[in-house]
Amino acid sequence: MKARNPARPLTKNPNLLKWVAKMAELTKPAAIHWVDGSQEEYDALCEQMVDAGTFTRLNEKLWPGCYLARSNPDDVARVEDRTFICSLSKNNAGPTNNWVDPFQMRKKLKALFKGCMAGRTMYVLPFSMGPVGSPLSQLGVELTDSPYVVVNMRIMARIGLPVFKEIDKNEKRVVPCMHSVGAPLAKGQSDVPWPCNSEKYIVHFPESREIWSYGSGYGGNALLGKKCFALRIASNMARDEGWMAEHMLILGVEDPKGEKTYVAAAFPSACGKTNFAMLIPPPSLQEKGWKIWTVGDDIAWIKPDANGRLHAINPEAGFFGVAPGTSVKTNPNAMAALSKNTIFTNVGLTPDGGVWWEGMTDTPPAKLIDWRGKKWTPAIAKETGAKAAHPNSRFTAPARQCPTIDPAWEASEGVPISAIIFGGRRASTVPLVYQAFNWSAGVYVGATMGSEMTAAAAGTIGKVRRDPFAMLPFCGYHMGDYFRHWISMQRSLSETPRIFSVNWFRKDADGKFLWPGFSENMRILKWIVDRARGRALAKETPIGWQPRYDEIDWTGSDFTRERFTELQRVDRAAWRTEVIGHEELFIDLHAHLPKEMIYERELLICRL
Ligand code: TSX
Ligand code: MN
Repeated sequence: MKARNPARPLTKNPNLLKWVAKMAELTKPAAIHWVDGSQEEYDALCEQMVDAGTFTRLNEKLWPGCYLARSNPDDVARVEDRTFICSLSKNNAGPTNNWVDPFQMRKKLKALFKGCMAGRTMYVLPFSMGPVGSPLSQLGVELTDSPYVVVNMRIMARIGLPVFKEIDKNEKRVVPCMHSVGAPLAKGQSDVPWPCNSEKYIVHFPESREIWSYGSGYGGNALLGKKCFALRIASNMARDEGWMAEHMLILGVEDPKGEKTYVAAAFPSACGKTNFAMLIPPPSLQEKGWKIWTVGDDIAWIKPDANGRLHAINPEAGFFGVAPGTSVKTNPNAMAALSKNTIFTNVGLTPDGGVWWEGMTDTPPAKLIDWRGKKWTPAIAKETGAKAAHPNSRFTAPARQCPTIDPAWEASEGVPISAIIFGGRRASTVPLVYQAFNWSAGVYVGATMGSEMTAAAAGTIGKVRRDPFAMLPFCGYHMGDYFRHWISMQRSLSETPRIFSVNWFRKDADGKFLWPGFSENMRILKWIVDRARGRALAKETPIGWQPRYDEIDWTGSDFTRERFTELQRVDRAAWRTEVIGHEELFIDLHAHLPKEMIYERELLICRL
């Protein structure tokens, strides 16, 4: 069979053809490659990156179809201080986003992108966020000079021919996404394994629905369908069109009758969102017939159906998960998902051609090559503090490989959402679980959620960092207007999901975790879905409804009534201080804050 000529356009859409030509004129690539999304194309690009030193092929017996990439040590994470929302009015970006005048920014970007792809191939990468053809899905085209982006996007989104077909037959708007690593090659200049630029710009134009990303090849900076599109741009679309783009996992809880209840949950980073999305119930509850099904681990697009019930899709097709801490003990489903056809970035390489990261096994390998490409041993680690894997190292794994992937995870109408959970990492004050009194009280819970700093480097230990709805870095418009959108969603619903707060991280006076977490969280999740279905009781407290000890299924557990009481205690003095913390956030947003937030705060103070 003769190989396809990748330079031949795969669309007849005149707007798309014109835009690609215009962008090629600006960026001056050596070649244009229209991405068809086939396995052959994927294999060829991986092969090409192995030859270039970007990829290392892993041991085919131990890690079939897997590769390791090592990034430039200065290109290892999202760059929030280089992320911009360029709305026409600064007021629309709000105080929690970086804003630059869009006309200024366009001028800057034009200069940056001028000739920036010289000596490289420009890939025309069409993608669908959500199943191709779903009414809840959105289309984009990313022009990128990074083959790493193309192969990662093939795992994280639906790409290639079916998407071009959708673009050609559809009058649906397509979000144009420009991406360059910002490292043009002069004639004869040899490339480096991970090209990037120290000057980085991650830019969103919410009104014209465009994304421009320059200088980074890593994760959320470069895989533009994820944080840039599915959260920052989509949050703007969602507000305008009456739906919700959320930083949430989606899971299904199957009860002993075989009925499924779907739940969406928002947690700030480092709270174990992926672990929760792939939860395995304790054996005692499994035996009774309880099972968890995974729909998504990071993003949910949620929309009222014709009957006024919220339905959610996972706009992604893969997991871009943090590797360190992921193990057979903490998340066997994730370990199964990443066991084949996975791209690892910035983890350790073992002598047998495998990967390792901190927390993967109790005993580290005797030696390996660390994420910087240097020799690493446990002794060196002890002496210098060097990590085998970067703390933000990642696996890019197909969602379909997760053993608990829900049969309905690609349903074009999405799954019905019965409960929403907000969580945080709080050593004190916030109990293990409570249910908000109603929708607006629940919106208040989401708006005031936060996590305590655990790393001394990131700030003061013990200081609560507010991260409303876990959306602080991802809301593409004014956070106060976003709260208002949440409040207003109630009016388009015939039935609101019940809203809950959880905190797996409360500590006792000795600084020990009060709650074992992980599988044991199933007991709390069971109460949550039983509440949502009207099957469980609760008692009223100043902050919301809480389960009594006897309302939790403790089969197979020796967790005591006394510890549960300590975990669930609502300390009125601590909560009065907590409310002052809420006010600190609200003051920043005051001009756009919906009055419901003020009223809810007043009611809470009254009850305390
Ligand atoms: O993911 C976590 N979850 C959710 C699981 C479904 N983690 C890891 C967080 C970092 C990403 C947790 N850590 C959880 C949790 O529920 N709970 C804790 C805190 C904890 C850590 C260790 C123990 C107990 C609690 N170990 C022992 O008790 C032995
Ligand atoms: Mn995330």
